[in-house]
Amino acid sequence: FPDFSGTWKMKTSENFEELLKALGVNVLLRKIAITAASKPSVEISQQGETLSIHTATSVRTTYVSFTVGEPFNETTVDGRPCTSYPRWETDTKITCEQTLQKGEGPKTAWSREMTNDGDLILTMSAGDVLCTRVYTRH
Ligand code: TDA
Repeated sequence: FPDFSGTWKMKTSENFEELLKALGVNVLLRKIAITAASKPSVEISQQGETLSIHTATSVRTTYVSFTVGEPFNETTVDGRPCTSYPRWETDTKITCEQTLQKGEGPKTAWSREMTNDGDLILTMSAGDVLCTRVYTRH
């Protein structure tokens, strides 16, 4: 497996605001979220197919731990509880589709992929809106 372990800093982010819009987040919360999400501190530890991901920002810190192939509970970017189904889309890419535990909303998913030069690409989608964030090791 690729090794996602490490401490990561964000290099680029595209379409994060569009993603929040697609999720129905209002403009005030979007502004707060964009500022917070511009400097995330991401720490991943991995053993085999089990990943633990700690993502810290000034307004929210999340921790998820999952094994590829096994469903787990987390929250969508806008904070709604969901069940997630992580799977290998390629040798180097985990794709995870999410199902809301209650209520309605656009279809959401994320992916995490290791590039050849050791960067980490995170995508998050809501409906047909795709946000892409590239991280490099600290
Ligand atoms: O891993 O780079 C990542 C994603 C970080 C997302 C940070 C989210 C910040 C807070 C969002 C608040 C949304 C308001 C409803």
